[in-house]
Amino acid sequence: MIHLLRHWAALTVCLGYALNSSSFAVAERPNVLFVICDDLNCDIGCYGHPLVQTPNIDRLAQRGVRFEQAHCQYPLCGPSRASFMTGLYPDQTLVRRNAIYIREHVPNVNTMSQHFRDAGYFATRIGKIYHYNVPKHIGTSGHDDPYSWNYTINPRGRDKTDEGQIFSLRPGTFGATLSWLAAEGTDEEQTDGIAATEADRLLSQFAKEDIPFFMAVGLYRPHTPFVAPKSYFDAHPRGDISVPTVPEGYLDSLPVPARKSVTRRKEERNLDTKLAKQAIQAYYASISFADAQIGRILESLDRNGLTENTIVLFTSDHGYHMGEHGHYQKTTLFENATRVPLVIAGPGVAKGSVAKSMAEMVDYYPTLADLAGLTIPKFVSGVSLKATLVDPTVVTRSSALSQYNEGYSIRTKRFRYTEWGEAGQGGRELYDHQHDANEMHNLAEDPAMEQTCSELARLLHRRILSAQQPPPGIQQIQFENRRRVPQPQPRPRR
Ligand SMILES: [Ca+2]
Repeated sequence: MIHLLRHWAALTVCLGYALNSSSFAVAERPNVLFVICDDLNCDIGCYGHPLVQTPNIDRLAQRGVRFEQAHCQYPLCGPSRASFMTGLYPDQTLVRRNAIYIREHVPNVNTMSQHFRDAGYFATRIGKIYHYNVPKHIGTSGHDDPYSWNYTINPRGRDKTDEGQIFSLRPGTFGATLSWLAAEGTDEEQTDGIAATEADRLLSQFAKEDIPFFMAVGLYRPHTPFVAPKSYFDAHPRGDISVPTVPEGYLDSLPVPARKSVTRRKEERNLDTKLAKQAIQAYYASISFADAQIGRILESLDRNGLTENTIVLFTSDHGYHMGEHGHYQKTTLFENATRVPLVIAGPGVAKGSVAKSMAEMVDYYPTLADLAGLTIPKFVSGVSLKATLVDPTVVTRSSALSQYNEGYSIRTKRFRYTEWGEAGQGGRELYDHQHDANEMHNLAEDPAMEQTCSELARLLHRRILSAQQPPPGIQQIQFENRRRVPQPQPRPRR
């Protein structure tokens, strides 16, 4: 790596004025540290969770801006990651499933890190940024986009070699079902521990050689298998954990596609309370373990004198259910699956504030570009949140759009409104967060809510139309979805 950095620096010098002038320009610009957890919801201390211990994310929130209402565009790894790395909606990237390379659909897109790379930054990926099959692909590049990076690291820890010890609801499989292990050994031996060690090593190098960087660290936890050293399990005793329940007949109150989204994992339905508590404890332990690795990376920024000139963005790729609506994991259009943690800190960002504005993950690309003084490419659909980061009372966004299969959902400050199928023919949902934060009472067919529904439907249709516009200058390649997941049809202009 030392070699590689020297080579990069030498190359920059050799290429003469063009690159030199760009390197000179970036010397004044802030670095970027982009940290993303996999399958992490807002069960985090600074988001008000009473049990989960996340001192490092909490500290980051104290020196930056935290978004209470940030939402993914698609509650599944691959589509979400393709979306935020391009600043495009899933109907623009055409990536609506896992296990695909983004350039199969949008071959000439300029991704977020590629944009920084083009501006003279050294772009690094450690771990999972684009889709990866977890834990199967740990230690490989997964469905990475090589154009996005100067240098990549694929950590692989003892969680891979210890797989035989992992308990699983479906023995022999770990990533697609609930599975967990209170591991022997140290943090540093785990895949995410190695990622933090590697991040530290690179940050020291960047500091020493004064190299402007865009570093993306994609941690694997708390994605299943929930593997973390034992001490993190001990810190979250099962006796303190309560398991969400749903009232009798609840599922019948949901439109069919919504009901399917929370009932399709047979082995996770009506989970025995003892097992459910173990699973939740393991999820919390994995979050706390990931937080500790984030702490090690943030300490490295401090130790290397980089904190002052580095923008830090911390987030997850989508939310996660841990028993809410009777469901575990992701892929629903409920708040649990669409809402993500988002904390941004660094030069020019207000300290210790909570944003009044909502945010979407498509906003990360333009926001980081804007904060670093880079242009925002014309094709990018997200908006810069810079004004909100400078003054957290500024509302940049007042709604957030998410989609899953043939459903679309809009979150406003007060309501969530969801339509399944063309114009809601597959069913509609309306939840009033003022009285129903858990989204348990569908008011869509309540005559008293008719006007609210039609206003939200108009907003939703407007947002969908805009999120389906072909991005200027970006080639889109359509092909059949091999998994035969129902696809949304482009809507006629209204
Ligand atoms: Ca994920």
